[in-house]
Amino acid sequence: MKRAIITGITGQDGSYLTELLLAKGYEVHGIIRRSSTFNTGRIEHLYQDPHDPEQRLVLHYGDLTDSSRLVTLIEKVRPDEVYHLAAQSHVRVSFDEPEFTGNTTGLGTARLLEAIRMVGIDTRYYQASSSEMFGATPPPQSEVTPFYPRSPYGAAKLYGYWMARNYREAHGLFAVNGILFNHESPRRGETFVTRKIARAAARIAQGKEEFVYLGNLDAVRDWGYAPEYVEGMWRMLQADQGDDYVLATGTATTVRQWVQYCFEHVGADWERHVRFDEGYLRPTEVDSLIGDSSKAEKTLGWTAQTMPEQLAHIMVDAELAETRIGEP
Ligand code: NAP
Ligand code: F7E
Repeated sequence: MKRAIITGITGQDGSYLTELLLAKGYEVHGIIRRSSTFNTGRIEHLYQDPHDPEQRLVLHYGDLTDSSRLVTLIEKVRPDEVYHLAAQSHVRVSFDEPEFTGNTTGLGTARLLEAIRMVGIDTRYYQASSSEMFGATPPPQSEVTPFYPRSPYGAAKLYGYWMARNYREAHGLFAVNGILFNHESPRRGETFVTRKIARAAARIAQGKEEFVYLGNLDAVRDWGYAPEYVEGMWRMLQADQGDDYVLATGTATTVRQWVQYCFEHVGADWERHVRFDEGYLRPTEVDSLIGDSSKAEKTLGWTAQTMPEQLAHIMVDAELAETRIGEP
């Protein structure tokens, strides 16, 4: 039975990846950070009793800022595959907390890679790299596009990207960079723009809210469906050698178009309900991200199936169902 470690198992991608690996027969070890409130909502449906002899999902406390704990966990689990997904992943927040973002998203990667090297196991490593690393470089962006990050988050991810490459070249580690463009789902954090808008459209349609406050409506993003992207992560680690791959839909959608998709789906006029709040603007914006994932298609047989408009409908429908459950 293959054993995997997932950092960031409680996040959007971590939860879908856990489902995928359990379905493939893996034993999955997830690292969660201690919190005074429950942070395991996205994986609650996957919980397995530790007393069950058949248990294949095991959770361990750990934090990216705690190197000795990472060494202990790698030594204890001795995984065949490591999926490093944990990060302070919010771009806007990274401008407020650049040092924390550097420490977790950037240095956290170095700590984990070093833990693998120190323990000396033969494992395959997935680095959650991001299209934010391209930043100001115009689209289409692929594996050979120059990087120009525009946020502390983007800069921290770029450090992680180069560290993964360096461990591949310097220490022979099977290390992969998945350069993933935005991917969304009903499990997306509520402060990312797609979920925020899908949720607002549903709540406005149900008369629970009247307005949603947004920043830049002109930004262009390449929004795909998260469950398809975690399948791509797994495929990257099954390849013959460690390499870097872009995953994207190749389509361009503005925030404004996303608003239209969501509001039209519930039959509401978005212009009556969307208001501007400059607090949601970023000191430096990434204007346009549109990915070219032809390498992943050719090498891994991976292509995105769900396009942005359909994705918006999936997310709004999930919000409508969720808010209905909450009704008296
Ligand atoms: P997410 O929902 O924000 O999840 C982040 C995960 O990291 C959570 O499990 C979080 O734990 C954990 N975490 C944060 N700080 C930690 C720390 N100090 N120690 C241990 N764990 C910590 O992110 P996601 O959307 O699933 O994305 C997964 C990864 O892919 C991230 O690295 C992200 O930067 C990257 N990425 C995402 C996208 C995208 O569009 N979604 C695109 C490209 C790259 P809590 O639950 O306790 O907060
Ligand atoms: O913003 C604009 C905002 O926060 C998208 C992360 O997963 O993907 C994500 O980063 C766009 C930006 O995602 C609001 O200015 C307008 O142009 O949903 P977002 P992001 O910054 O693209 C990349 C690939 C990652 O790696 C990251 O981890 O939407 N926008 N109004 C807004 N954004 C937010 N959050 N809230 C607004 O009110």
